[in-house]
Amino acid sequence: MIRTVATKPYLDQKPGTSGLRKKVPVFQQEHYAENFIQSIFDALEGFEGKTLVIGGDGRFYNREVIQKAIAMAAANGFGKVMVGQGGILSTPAASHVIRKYKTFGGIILSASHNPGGPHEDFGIKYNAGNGGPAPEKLTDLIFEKTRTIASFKITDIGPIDIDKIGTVKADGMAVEIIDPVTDYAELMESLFDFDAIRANFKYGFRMRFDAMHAVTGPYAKEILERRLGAPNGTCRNFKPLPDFGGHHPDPNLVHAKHLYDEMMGPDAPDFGAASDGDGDRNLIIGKGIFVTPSDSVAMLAANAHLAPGYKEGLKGIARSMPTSGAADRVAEKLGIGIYETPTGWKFFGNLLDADMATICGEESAGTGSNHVREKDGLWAVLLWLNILAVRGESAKQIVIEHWATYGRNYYSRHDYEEVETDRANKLVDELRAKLGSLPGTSVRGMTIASADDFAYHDPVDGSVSKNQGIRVLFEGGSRVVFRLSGTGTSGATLRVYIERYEPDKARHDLDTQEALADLIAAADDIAGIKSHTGRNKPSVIT
Ligand code: VG1
Ligand code: CO
Repeated sequence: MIRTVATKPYLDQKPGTSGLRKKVPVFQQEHYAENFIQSIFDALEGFEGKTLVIGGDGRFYNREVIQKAIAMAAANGFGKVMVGQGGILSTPAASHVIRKYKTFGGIILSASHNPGGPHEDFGIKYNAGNGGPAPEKLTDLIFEKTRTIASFKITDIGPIDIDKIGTVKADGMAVEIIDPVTDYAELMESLFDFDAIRANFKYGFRMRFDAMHAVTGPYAKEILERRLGAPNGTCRNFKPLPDFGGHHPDPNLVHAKHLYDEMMGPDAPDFGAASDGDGDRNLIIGKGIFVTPSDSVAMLAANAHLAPGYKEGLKGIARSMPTSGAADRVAEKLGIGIYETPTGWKFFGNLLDADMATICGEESAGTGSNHVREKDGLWAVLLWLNILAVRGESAKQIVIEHWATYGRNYYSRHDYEEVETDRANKLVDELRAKLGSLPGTSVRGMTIASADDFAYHDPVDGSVSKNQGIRVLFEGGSRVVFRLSGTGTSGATLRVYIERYEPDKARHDLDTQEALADLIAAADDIAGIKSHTGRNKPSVIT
């Protein structure tokens, strides 16, 4: 029976870089999740009788919200929902299921790389029929709906058994519980040379994949160990846990330090990788060398033709503005387009749909291609494995050779987490106010060539997104970028992105922080980071 339940708006349901993210207790407030889900439906048109995909990264509160979403989809008139077994679907797998079965869209429950548990983070986002995150005009409309919502619709179907594969009826709507891995694994098999990778493992190539107790565990087990024959034990922490074992499922050098240490140690395997909470990020570490995500996207683009799915070459490369310019040099050499978008995967969707870009990347460990409309952690790992198998070289050799050919973009990101919101805003406001006066001035002996607040003009639909990050560019091509995170759930996180290009091969083995020391100091001179935040050093350096 369909019920219409009266509710009151919550005024803080503004989607950020990737959906709505809040602490679990915020989501547990009466009707909080229902309000947001109903607002998504209220912002959409024409879904009557159509199919909705529902899945999540398995974090705390996932199962409860999945039941709510099913009951609300039925009440709102969807004809069918497809739900990952156990409520599980990695973000890229959900994107693929939406596309493969031509569904209307999907709801993904995840706070991605943020920690999980009763006092940690939860999140909800909507992906459209192209499989990609809702574009800004839709998230703006959803936000508008949340501010005026007066009621939501739900059916009393009782809990659905989401652990059993198969289809059941719920108040006239079909609920199909699907295996979360199969479709995705088949897609990977269609893109990569599994025979070459399998042979490589057979002849002794060794890797470590750390699923960080998050969603990629079952995917990695199936693909790496079962289908590709990597030895048992290749995958670590592969059982998804609601609190990620108490860890932070962010595959960076801080939260996956154990993997880094192992890869730098004497008994390192050939290749190390990890993924985040919802499976869309990747960490790549070769034996004895960490590959920065900005470099990784450039190297993957330069070698993608070695994988069957990309043998015809690439149409173009897209990267987020704070991502280093390493990919630009590859695009230039290949004679293909390069696009610079704001942070967040939703901005790549139009370029991919229009076939203007084939590979996309973000400095935040996100890489992907036109195979789905999300970044894809395991995809990046498999493309690396494919390239390593075909070239028969180590990751380190490939990296060094790439730098020798294209030059090296020294790159680092400094995050100041949980800064008081007022202080962070003040820093940004003051910086914005002085942008006009910076060009021509000199800091630490470096002359500022230009300074602006990045605005993106989407070449496909003409939409404009302003205030997407403050860029200070120096003569010679070095730069620092400042922006506030849109995924955090407490206080503000200031991200400072630092980049310097080094063409000279003899200077490619410097320590990154040392190579960037002048720029790091200049960033503080320009923005007053220490005085505004009251911090001496960043919380996280990647
Ligand atoms: C961060 C990253 C951004 C990424 C986003 C979602 O956003 O910087 O590149 O797309 O997280 O990633 P922000 O606004 O905090 O800088 V995920 O893996 O959390 O979906
Ligand atoms: Co993620």
